[in-house]
Amino acid sequence: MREALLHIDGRPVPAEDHATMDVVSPVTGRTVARIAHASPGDVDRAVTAARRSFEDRRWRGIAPRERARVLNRAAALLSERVHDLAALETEQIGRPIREMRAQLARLPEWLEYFGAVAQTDRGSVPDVGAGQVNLIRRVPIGVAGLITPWNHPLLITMKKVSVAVAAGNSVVIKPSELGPLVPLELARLLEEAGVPTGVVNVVTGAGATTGRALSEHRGIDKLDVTGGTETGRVIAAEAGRRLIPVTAELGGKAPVIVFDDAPLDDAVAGALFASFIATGQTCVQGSRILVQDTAYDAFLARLLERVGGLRLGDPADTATQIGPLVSAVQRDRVASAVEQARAQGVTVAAGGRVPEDPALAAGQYYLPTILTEVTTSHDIWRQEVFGPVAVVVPFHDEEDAIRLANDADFGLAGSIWTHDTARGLRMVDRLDIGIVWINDHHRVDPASPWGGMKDSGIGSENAIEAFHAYTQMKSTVINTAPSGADWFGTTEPMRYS
Ligand code: TXE
Repeated sequence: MREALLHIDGRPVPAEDHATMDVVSPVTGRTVARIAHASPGDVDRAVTAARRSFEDRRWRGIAPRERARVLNRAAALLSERVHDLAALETEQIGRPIREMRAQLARLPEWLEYFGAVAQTDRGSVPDVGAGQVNLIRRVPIGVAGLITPWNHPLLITMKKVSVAVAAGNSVVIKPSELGPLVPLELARLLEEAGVPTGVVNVVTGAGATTGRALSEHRGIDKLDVTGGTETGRVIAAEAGRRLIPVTAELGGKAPVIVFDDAPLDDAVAGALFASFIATGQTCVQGSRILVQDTAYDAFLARLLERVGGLRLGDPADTATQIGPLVSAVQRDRVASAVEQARAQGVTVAAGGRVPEDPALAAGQYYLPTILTEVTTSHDIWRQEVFGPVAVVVPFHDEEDAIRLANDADFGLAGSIWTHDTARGLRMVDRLDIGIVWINDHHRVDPASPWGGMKDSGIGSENAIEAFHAYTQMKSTVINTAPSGADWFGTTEPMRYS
């Protein structure tokens, strides 16, 4: 069994009261790691270390080109270790190794991209008229508290750390208690590449204790969270009280809109990818598959056939397509959402139960589930299930598809499947959604903004916008007039500007 300590000021340290938490495998039910459970005192030590590193300018004070070199070294180290880190993610959270390898292989790109942004981002000099020059520069914000979830432990931590650190900030990371080991590895790897100690600190522990202590700490200058919408509200309220900026990437209920001109097999493959990757545990999961009525029967028949063929199994096996849910709690949430839908008269067209295979009995497995005969008054239409459950609902025309797609509290992501690009773009225009894919789903890139509308959060990850959100502006106005004005030395009218 692995043991993990906190990472503060470049050193592994136990929690001050030696409290620990267990990380339990969702495959076997056995404890796979014991982690330190940080107290408010430990969080304070981590924030103090981060603050010290920010104040003495050991990282923000060096040229962006040098920061980029360090981040590129970290990217190279990460590429070398992808295999081991992917296996570690799979062991803790149960996501198939095939997915974790593909996902982690791309993560060096975030370090490279934000290193490049740090070198190329420029201030500006707005024209404020003769006699004055106005220089606007961007400077780092300070110490950021990064609170991350379990569904993509390294991807989401990387999205936040890469940009925060490239911009010259120091950070304290609170990874999810269900998958904390790889984010801890990332902190060590960044230091190995040359990020000075104290810049990246990690406090592991529960949300209600460690996470709360971090979000309430007065030494934090920015909060950045990915998690459930209720968690996001609590953290954003805390940021509001303290008047510090917050970025929040929260829940979703993504529509997958399939028009009858989309090739059937492509649309079905796309819907499967949207709904069941990560066993449906993603914020952009395609949980509402909307299909044009003229294609509905053929689409549903083909979808059910493909769902029946998905391979559940040991996530460490490269042939496994669907792993377990992350925990017993998460499986119970999924099962009770499906039971409630069933009780409300919804048809369970596939899945809707735990698999019978005795080889899977010890794990938190749940069959990929398709629900039909769903209306907008059913709870399942609205609630985020965060598991392998999708509803399939017919629509008539563009107007009807827009009405259904926008009928949600969330507005994170969605996809449109059509060969008519003009129609796709017309639809994008009217969707209250932050990320829309046409003939694709789930695609993420460090250069492409990632953030939602409505209850899906505030602000955006990735891209130059995220870099700017990790900086604050400093405006310097220089008087270039040959002689100074003397406001009180005259009664002549003067211009005050
Ligand atoms: O997430 P939490 P949970 C959704 C999904 C899921 C539900 C609950 O619907 O079913 O959230 O999952 C930390 N102060 N998403 O309970 O609790 C917590 O320790 C500070 C969507 O696992 O929101 C973890 O590090 N921190 C999501 C992080 O917040 C707190 C991904 C997220 O955990 C805290 C995960 C507090 N009061 C779940 N309470 C997405 N958008 O992708 C918790 N935390």
